[in-house]
Amino acid sequence: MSVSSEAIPNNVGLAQDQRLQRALVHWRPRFLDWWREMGPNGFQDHHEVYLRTAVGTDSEGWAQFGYVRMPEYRWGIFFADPVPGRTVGFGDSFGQPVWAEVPGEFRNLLRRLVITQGDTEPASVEQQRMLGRTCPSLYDLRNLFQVNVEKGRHLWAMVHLLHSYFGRDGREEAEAMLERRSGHPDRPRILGAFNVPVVSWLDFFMFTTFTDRDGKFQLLSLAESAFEPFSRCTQFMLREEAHHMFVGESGVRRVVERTVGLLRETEDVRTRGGIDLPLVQKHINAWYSVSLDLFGGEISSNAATYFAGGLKGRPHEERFADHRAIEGVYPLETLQDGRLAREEVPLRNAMNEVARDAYTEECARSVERWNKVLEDAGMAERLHLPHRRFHRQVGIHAGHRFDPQGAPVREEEWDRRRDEWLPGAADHEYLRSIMNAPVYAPGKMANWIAPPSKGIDGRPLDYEYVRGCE
Ligand code: BYC
Ligand code: FE
Ligand code: FE
Repeated sequence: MSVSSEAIPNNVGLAQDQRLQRALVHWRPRFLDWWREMGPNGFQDHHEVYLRTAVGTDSEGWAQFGYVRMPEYRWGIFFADPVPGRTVGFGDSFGQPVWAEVPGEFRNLLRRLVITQGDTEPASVEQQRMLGRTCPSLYDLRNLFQVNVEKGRHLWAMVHLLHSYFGRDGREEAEAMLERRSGHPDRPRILGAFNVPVVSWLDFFMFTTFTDRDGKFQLLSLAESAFEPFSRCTQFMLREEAHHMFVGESGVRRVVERTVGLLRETEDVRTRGGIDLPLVQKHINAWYSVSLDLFGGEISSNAATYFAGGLKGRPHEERFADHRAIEGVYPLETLQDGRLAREEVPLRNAMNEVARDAYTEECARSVERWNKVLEDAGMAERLHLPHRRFHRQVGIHAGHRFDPQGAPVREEEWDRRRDEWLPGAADHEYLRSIMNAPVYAPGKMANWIAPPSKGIDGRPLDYEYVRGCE
């Protein structure tokens, strides 16, 4: 048995690589079993989805559109083009040649980074697997599936690294990627946000806005890696991320647009089956905070080790002046004896926080664009990012209670006001009640969301983006 380059589009020389072929002959059927079991529920064999597939890395090859049954999707393996003469961009080996193979001393650390990155991809597919059953339109259904198949491809990308550069334990880790399960009590996914249930489409749009954006910033950091295959692989993955965040940001914007429309008719949009702004705000609070946790602790010796070793840099490392970062400090606001105080952290230990800063800035721009809808409608209400300290489970603020403005609050106030700040059982119940059936008629939208401004790949809005729904 063999695996063909026709079935697996690639630019990594798969046809000539016997070792990789042998590994994939074994892994691919297991991946497909996982996809059938844990991928989009109810949308496996009977539906044809208008999807983009990457079959090459040039402008023509990386986005080919056509109808596909998802289990027949051609998950490919791609490296971005090499940068000739590229040298290590940061850390102790700054300026030295990059590595084509894994250096022995960094093997465990690099494997861990690849595994952690890889694990998030199938996790998100698992989290989103029931959403097709309540889609607000065929357009949204197709976008959900586009995101899902690309997460599948991102898993392939990390598995390719494990198979090609990490020997037998790499192969074992590639199997383990298909065995952990999002939210499972005994074998959960590795990082917090990837075990949080994605219950509604509002969760999905927040997830793709905030959690996929963590993906973008982590991939930017990994694309700086001195381990050249990791760098080129993550660089190509970054191309796909823009669409995921588009799905999220435009999804929330359309929700806000619809809500603004309903607010012209009634003060209480829930009486008309709409999503009120406080409910949107609570979802921002929940998904932004859990996504902030994905950057790790504010003070992290792991981050310092990754940076020193040249394994993981800062997003857009080239924008910084000092690439060794031995001397600098990062001024951090910490809680000491119940009071906020300033602490100077050696810069290398604060790299997670540096990345979180860049992330926060970009998130704020998404919220500004949502607020533009409110402003244009002449409304006074605004949406906000909660304070970075709010609702954190990782790092120095974990275990302390803060309100969305970042002020410390007592446990009893937290308990009393929690449902004002975060979605609660009643909110989920309400969302379930308005998202109780799929909308399959081409061009039609669920009542709680406005139509998008245009279709996909130049197609009209009422195009049948998913065939076979009834
Ligand atoms: N949940 O030194 P610390 C994406 C652990 S998303 C649970 O503070 P470090 C995508 C940590 O492992 C991008 N555990 O943090 C998006 C460590 O454990 P040990 C995914 C956590 O290591 C949407 C301990 O706490 N890619 O692609 O500097 C859909 C202390 O850690 C968490 C990556 O994450 C957490 N949130 O940074 C699909 C890139 N945070 O050592 C896909 C690779 C920390 O005590 N990963 N811990 O056992 C990394 O670079 C780092 O592992 C992290 C953590 C940035 C995640
Ligand atoms: Fe991804
Ligand atoms: Fe993504």
